[in-house]
Order: sequence, then C-alpha cells, then structure tokens
Amino acid sequence: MTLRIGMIGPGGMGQAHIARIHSVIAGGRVVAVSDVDQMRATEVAARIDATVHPDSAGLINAADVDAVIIGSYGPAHEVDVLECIAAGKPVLCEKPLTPTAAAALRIMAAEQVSGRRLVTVGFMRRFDRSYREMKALLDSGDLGETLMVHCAHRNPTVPANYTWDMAINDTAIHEIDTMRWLLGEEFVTARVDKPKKTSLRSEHLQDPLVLVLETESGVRVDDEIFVNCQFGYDIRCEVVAERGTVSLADQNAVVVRDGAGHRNSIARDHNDRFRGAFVTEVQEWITAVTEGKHTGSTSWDGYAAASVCDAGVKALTDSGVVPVEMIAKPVFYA
Ligand code: ISE
Repeated sequence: MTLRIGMIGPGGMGQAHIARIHSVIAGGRVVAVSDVDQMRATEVAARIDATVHPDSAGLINAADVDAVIIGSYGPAHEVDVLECIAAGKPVLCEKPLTPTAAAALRIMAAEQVSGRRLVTVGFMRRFDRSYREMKALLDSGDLGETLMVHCAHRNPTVPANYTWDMAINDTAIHEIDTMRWLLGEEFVTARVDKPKKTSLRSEHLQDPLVLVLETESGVRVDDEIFVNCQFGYDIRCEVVAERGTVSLADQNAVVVRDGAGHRNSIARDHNDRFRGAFVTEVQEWITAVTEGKHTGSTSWDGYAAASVCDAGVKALTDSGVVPVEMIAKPVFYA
C-alpha cells in the first residue's frame, strides 16, 4: 500500500521532504499540495504530478489524502493540525508544533477528544544516529548520573525576518526537545545570558546568547545559540556524567590531510547535517501510519517544548531565572 500524503506549505523543508519521499523513502507519495503562495503550490505540484488545493482545509479533507505533512511556518500550524484531528488524519507537523504553549494545549485537548494519537511533531534529532547512541549509553547507566550538558547550535547566518524570540522558539527548541528526550525529564527553569554581540549580527538580534535550563533533578543544560557564526551549521553536545562524558563527534566521514592542514568539512545547513535523521524520521512515520500506529514525538512533546520556549522568551527580557509553567502530563500521553 502507498500512503497518499498531502503537503501543506512546501517551502524549503517541505520540498526536501518531498524529494526524500519520492527517492529514498518507501511506502509514500505526495499526491496533493497547498500553500498560501499559489504559484509555489502550482509549481511544486506540477513537478510531482500532484493535485493543487486552494486552501489547506480542502487538502486535509480530500478523499485521496490519507495523511498530512505540515511544513508551513509555526503560527499557521494550529488551525491545520486541528483540522487534521477533526478529519481523523495522521499529521507530521514541522517544529514548532505551535509558537506558544496555550495553542499546544488546544491541540492536546482536541486530540484527546478524538481518542487517537494523530499528531507527530517533526523533532528530527531524536532520529539522529549519534544522539541515539548517546542516549543508549546514558540509559545503560555505565557513566552514572548525568550532571550537566553543554550544547551549541550555530548557523552561518539567518534571514532578515528572523526575530529575537526565534533564537529560542525556532532554534533552541531543537535542543529543548532533544534534551527532554535524552534526559527523560522536564525542565523547570530558564535563564538567558547575553554575551558580547558579534559585530556581524543583524542590528535587532542578541547574537550569540546562552540559554541555561535546569531539569527537575537539577541537571544543568547550557545552549549557546549563535545564528550568525558565518562558518557553518555547527551542532555540538557534550554530556557530563559522574564517571565520564559523551559528545557528538564531528559528522563528516572524510578527513583531508594536505599542505593546508588536517580537516573535515562542516555542514552548511540542517538538511546537510541531519540528512539521515530526516530520512529515518519520515520513513518511520510513513511505516507507522500505514500500520495504524503512532511514532515520534507527540503533541505533549510539542506542548512541553513550547512551555520551555515561553519561559526562555520571557528570560530574553526579564533578568534572572524564569520558572517553566506546565500542566501535569495527561494519561493519554503516558
Ligand atoms: C530553522 O528553522 C531550523 O530548524 C534549523 O535547524 C535551525 O538551525 C535554525 O536556527 C532554524 O531557524
């Protein structure tokens, strides 16, 4: 059986998903497309022989669409995810599920009424081989209890429409979700440190910044967010535990050694760095949906990440430590 997928918002991320679904991933095909930019929808649909829908609700409710991928920007997600739930269709929604925790709560409420876990949030790092190896080692207990984690998330540059809060709810959200998953606990506080700014920043940004989070058991996570680092897409993570440390290694298999030195290349963007993770994520989602199962992160994970982001965004302007406010986890997501 081929899963017939509708794609809402086929921008860079959506088109990258289409390319993988139609080449290296088995069991799915994108048969319908919709976008606020009609020209883009028509152009993408023509390339893959898909139907264009003038609006997302029409796509979600189309009889020949079995499941939906949402690649539009964060503030547009809530209405489409709610429509998917109402239509009873599984949905893979790119991060953030919603830009605020309040919106994510509405999605959780609707999903619980529907009685089925239909929503998967596109937190692809959970599918990255290196993070998975790191988690297996930590879960084995060989290194003892985790005490601290040092992360860095660097982008070469960001577009002019990237706003200050996006450092938290568009960029750091990846570490927020990955650390919740890796450590198996929730964050309780957030703080933002603001070091000297790079002269190469856009005027309105605090760049770099360091988001400092603390978990329920007291694990301290620091996350350097530096979105105009110029040199590459550089993701780092070092976990410090009682009996040792574990870090992400450099990601490129080939090392060059010549008269200019000893080096390996640095990824340019997330599709480059997390290529394998995206493929595994979408493949597992297609397989699970076809078998009537759920995989990956849930609306609860989208909500929890949004709650930490809410505190992190507040900490951008409030000095000191901001508590993370979250409801208790509903049994439905246990
Ligand atoms: C972007 O939306 C992503 O998801 C990237 O992985 C991240 O590095 C970038 O900062 C975000 O804007």
